[in-house]
Amino acid sequence: MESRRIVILTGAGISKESGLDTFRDPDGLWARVRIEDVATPEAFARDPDRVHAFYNHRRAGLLSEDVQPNAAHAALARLEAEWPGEVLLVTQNIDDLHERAGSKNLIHMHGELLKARCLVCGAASPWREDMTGDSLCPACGVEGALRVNVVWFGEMPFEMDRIYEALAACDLFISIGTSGNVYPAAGFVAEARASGRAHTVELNLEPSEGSSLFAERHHGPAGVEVPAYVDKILKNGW
Ligand code: BJW
Repeated sequence: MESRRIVILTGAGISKESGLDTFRDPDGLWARVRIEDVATPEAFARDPDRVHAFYNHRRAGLLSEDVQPNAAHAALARLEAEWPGEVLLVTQNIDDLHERAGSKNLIHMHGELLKARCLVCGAASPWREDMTGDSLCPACGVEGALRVNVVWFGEMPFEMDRIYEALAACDLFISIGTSGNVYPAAGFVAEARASGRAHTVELNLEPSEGSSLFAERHHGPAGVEVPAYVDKILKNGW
């Protein structure tokens, strides 16, 4: 059991108890703004100021002192530190709460709010300020070619080859705080199951879209369910 490999997928629900909004809950972001106004390449081409404003607001929120990693983020960092095999954390979240909690083997498949990407030189640079149409690229110095380094609808998520390899080889797949509405992440449970070896677990406030595909399900707040599940597998496996 010691060398068994774990892949964990997280979504916005894991950061809800840290004070960040989810997308599709009744009080979520998509109840207040339209996807097609802020989260597509076409929206950015049409009205970059609006898209910058949406992400500037969320970046300022993420950097406020009130927003800190919660018990679920901490439990996943502990799992990575204490599990004798590989733990790969794949997050759809663009916040940095997993890193702040201590997770290291981490893929941000939908990008990072605290990075800017230059449309001229391609560099992704750390970025903590508001971004405008006049901002300068820290790498090449060109003005007015920055966008937030996130993945919008219609764009390819990051590091997909590495993620699919890990899913095909894993023994345990855990999905946390995601509604299962957005592909390719919503298809990861089926990818993990395809090997015939992986145990699959959903930890979410409520059943997700693909809940019936998971062999084991625990429904409740991530701050309760994730530490409890991590304790369990560190003591007894699954
Ligand atoms: C709690 C909790 C608590 C609350 N504790 N839980 C038709 C069919 C199939 C696919 C498509 C289609 N048409 C288009 C597509 C593709 C499209 C897609 O999936 N569209 C669907 C809407 C149908 N996908 C794409 O375009 C993606 N790219 C792509 O497919 O490229 C081609 C490709 C093909 C094959 C392989 C590889 C690539 C790109 C998707 C980009 C998504 N971008 C966003 C914005 C990112 C930047 C930003 O943050 O602004 O990513 S959208 C948004 O949704 C964000 C999230 O990461 C993502 C997922 O949301 P998440 O995390 O699941 O949040 P919620 O709110 O939906 O759910 C929260 C859950 O938490 C809920 O269940 C709550 O109950 C729970 N919860 N509190 C535990 N305390």
